[in-house]
Amino acid sequence: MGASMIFRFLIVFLISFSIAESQYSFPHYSAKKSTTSGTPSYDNPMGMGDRQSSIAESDNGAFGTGGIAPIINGSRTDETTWFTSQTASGLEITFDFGAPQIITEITWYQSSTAEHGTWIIQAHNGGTWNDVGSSFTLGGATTQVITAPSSNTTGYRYYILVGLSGTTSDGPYIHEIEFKLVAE
Ligand SMILES: [Ca+2]
Repeated sequence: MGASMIFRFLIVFLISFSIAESQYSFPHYSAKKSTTSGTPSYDNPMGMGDRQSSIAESDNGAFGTGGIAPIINGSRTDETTWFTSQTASGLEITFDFGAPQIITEITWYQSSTAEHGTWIIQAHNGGTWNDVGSSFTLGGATTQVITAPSSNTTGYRYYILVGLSGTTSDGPYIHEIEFKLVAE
């Protein structure tokens, strides 16, 4: 192969390469850019860690003097929050994420295997409250993976743990709550 042949191959290669670039680079880039809603994950914003400045949480008397804030402070070993022992029915633990999130799983950390009665996850965007999955026993393990919302595909700004029956236990420290979620 002579030098001119190699030169011609090189020219053809460079022209082909620039055509391919002009045809495919921009659409490829656009496709990546348009994929804004990903997969629910604990690693997404507000899933875990110290979320006291991003999630507004409240409860209607479920907890003792430690209050609810430490359950979203990022520590799975802190000993500042516990339920008071009372009827679970009517208790509400509310999380305001500021914008709709699709939650598909919750992990609850506490210091013993005590149970707190039967609860359900409900959610809303300022209107009708919706059940997100079936009811479940809260507690029963030091690390409880709550899969009740596993088939949820709807984004809600407000999620509420709602007590249905049974009693809460003042035995364990409630260490932390984490959410497998993605912004809608
Ligand atoms: Ca904590």
